[in-house]
Amino acid sequence: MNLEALIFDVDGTLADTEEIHRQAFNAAFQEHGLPWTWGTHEYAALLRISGGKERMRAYLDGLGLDRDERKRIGSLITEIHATKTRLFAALIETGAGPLRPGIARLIREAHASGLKLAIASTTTPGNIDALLGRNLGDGAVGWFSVIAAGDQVPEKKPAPDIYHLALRALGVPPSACVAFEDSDKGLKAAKAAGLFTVVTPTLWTASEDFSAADLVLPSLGEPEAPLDPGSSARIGAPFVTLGVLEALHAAGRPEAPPPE
Ligand code: XBP
Ligand code: MG
Repeated sequence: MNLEALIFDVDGTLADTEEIHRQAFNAAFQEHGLPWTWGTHEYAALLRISGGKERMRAYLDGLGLDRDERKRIGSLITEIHATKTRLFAALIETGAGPLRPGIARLIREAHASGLKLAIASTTTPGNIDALLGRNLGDGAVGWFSVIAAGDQVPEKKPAPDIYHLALRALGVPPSACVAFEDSDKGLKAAKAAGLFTVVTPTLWTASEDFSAADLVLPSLGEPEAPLDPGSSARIGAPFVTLGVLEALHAAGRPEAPPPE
């Protein structure tokens, strides 16, 4: 089956954004007078929970507050999260979240070749507008036929719902797509939706299990920053292009080369 669409996760895949989310959460807590500060280790653990609102609720429930205080703060979570989303976008506007290697190049190549582009993310849609707009220019959001994100589905990743929504909207079978992810919960969601999945882990997800991935790479690489020899050997090229993806997708999961 020919390749017809690329489906991108956002946080960790398009850009390494979780540190910016962490800063935005902490700034929102401060703005709302909450004595909460999420350090990097605590946030890494909280990232096991998909969705910023769900993450805050889980954190609140674990604080051992009395029922009335927990109810009071719980009623503010949507408002706190809207503040956090505003603060995240402001940080992105400063240039804090550059796209990862190869992402802009591959998106532009796919757009120029008429391949369909989609987003399938747990993140809030406003985060995506900010990230794509700042890094690819205002028209770039329009290059994506589908932006499936956030609360558009009841079950977030690792449930496949957001990928099912993206596939339905694309009108393309999973066998004609390649998904890009950074985390094990995203990989689980993409594989449950039947997608050939390329994983480019970040430091937040490096220790997770990607054995179900069709391809794991440190990044998509760039002409001026080629992939390491082992990764290049696995894809038969120094960086990922549309042609490389089409060949890998057509051949199925590449076998790892024999150990050197
Ligand atoms: C990653 C997430 C999101 C972000 C925070 O989404 O789980 O919750 O951490 O964004 P993905 P929100 O990797 O699927 O792009 O606060 O908007 O949820
Ligand atoms: Mg992600």
